[in-house]
Amino acid sequence: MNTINDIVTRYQKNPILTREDVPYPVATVHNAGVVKYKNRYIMLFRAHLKNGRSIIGRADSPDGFKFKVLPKPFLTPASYGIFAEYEAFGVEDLRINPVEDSYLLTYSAYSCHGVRIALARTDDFKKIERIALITQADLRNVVIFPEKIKGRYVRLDRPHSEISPWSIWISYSPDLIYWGDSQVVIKPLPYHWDEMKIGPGAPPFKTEKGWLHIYHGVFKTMSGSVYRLGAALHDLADPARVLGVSDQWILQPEEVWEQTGYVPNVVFTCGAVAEDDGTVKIYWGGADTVMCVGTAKICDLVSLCLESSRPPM
Ligand code: BMA
Repeated sequence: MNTINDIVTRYQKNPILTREDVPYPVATVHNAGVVKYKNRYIMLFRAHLKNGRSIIGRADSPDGFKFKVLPKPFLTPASYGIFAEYEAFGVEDLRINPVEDSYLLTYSAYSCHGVRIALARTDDFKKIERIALITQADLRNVVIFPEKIKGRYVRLDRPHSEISPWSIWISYSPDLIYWGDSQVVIKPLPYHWDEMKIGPGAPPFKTEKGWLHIYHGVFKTMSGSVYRLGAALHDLADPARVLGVSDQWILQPEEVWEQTGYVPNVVFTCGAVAEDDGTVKIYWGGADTVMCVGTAKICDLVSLCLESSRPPM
């Protein structure tokens, strides 16, 4: 369902991946990180097992639309060491962050101690090296900028807070392991589509005008929360400076498979692929149940951020 005013054009054959496409038993397929690697697209999707805990599967595609799932899961909870303790309840919402010549994987690690973010690295999408647990409890949605800025790695994340609505923060690191110099950069706006909470979505990518970041925002209604997607633009040299945040959402649940499923009324992104032709493929989980894709013009998203911005805070 697309209308003339839509900023994101949904792919006509959505959903592009469902549990029926997975050659091992899963209940859902959603919230996938996606990247272009050696002329194909690699999708690392979250799937609920039938015990309610999540693992990460892999699907490949020649065109970014038609994906085939590999026979075995890509990442399951670690079986020994410190990662085993903190991943015991499952691994979720993985982002693929292309940084320098490698791919940094950031994912939620759930355990009886809460949720925190684990960092792993892969160069070939076969061998995975777990590096470190890079947040304490109650901090999720870590995305890492593709290059070091002023000699440091930079990330966006989302701490939980009872005092302030959950907001997007920035932090820096010399080595990817120790992070600091944190500050809040974008907050939910009262009585706005993202007033309840916001969080980083896809890893930011470079445009001429700034780093473009697609995030999620949540609004509470009488029949539950609605998850939508928005866009923000960060200064290239100093990403803590937010140049603009689109006042309007760029995508909301409209299709049946976005409005009904494991969690109704959810579009949630963990990945977007910027193409050389000036478009971006945005991938999102629909209702925590299926994977979908749509395309937008990067210049349209940038204009929304710059020309009809709401205050970042
Ligand atoms: C968030 C996360 C996401 C999920 C969303 C909607 O808190 O758990 O993985 O897609 O809720 O259920």
